Amino acid sequence: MSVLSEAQREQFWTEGYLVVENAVDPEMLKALRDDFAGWVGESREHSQPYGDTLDGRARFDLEPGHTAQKPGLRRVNAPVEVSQAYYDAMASSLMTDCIADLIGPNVKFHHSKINAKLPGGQTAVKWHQDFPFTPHSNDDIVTALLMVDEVTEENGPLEVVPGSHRGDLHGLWHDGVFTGSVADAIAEECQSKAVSCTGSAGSVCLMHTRLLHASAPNLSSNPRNLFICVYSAEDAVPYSANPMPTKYEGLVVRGQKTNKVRSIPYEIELPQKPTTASFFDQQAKHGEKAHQAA
Ligand SMILES: O=C(O)CCC(=O)C(=O)O
Repeated sequence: MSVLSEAQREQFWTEGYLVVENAVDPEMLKALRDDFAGWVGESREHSQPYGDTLDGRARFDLEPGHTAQKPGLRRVNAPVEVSQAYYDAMASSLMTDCIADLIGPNVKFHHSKINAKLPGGQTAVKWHQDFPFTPHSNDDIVTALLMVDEVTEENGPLEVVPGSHRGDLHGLWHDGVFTGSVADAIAEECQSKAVSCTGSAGSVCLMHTRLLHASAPNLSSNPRNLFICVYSAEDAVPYSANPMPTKYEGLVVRGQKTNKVRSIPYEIELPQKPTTASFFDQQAKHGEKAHQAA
């Protein structure tokens, strides 16, 4: 049964994104918020990224300048492994149904993370497409960004370039360095066409894997916490290591396993897997390069 209207599906395929309200019910939303508040509390006892994930990298990433008084928890990797609420939101919510409507009937999970921007933090995301981070045999891949807090113009919303998923793939390597961000000239052009994805807590932004996107720092006194899940069609086979390995990679969340592979032609340089807790450190290299060049 479809949960999205024809008009919503058309918006997704034409513009490359779609915001849907009430993608999780109020009880689930509360559980997501409570678990996150608990993690922020724990982060006050740490001064370095901490916790273990499948490949030994930290689960909880802290922004430079993090203190007990002013916590800067900016990333929780694979939260679905340590929280029933996050697992349920990923595997069995309206958000999951929406994904099946777009790239189903057979859908599998790839990875998840929380990108948090606490008030006063500096965290920003540079322009990029997700597909060059997670190339697969086909591009029926959706990044679902669930708004655990209300997202406004002021607290660092996701910004997208509508329709850009139908354009070129943009390389994330520059002068032999994987910076996880597009070249400066492309970023400038993106910024001039950017549209913000705002919404009430519990809304989800469904984004095509090839859509150009970024986000600015949180300039408000309210947090901006996004629970991000990447899903693919079951017949899309990854060409590179998962940037955030998880024991749930490949879990079929809707439909069934077919053991088929479907391929489309394209060319892109393979990504570099992050060696630290998150891609923020990879993107920081882009700034360093620009700084060195200046
Ligand atoms: O947290 C954000 O604002 C954007 C997230 C993002 O770009 C990503 O995870 O690929």
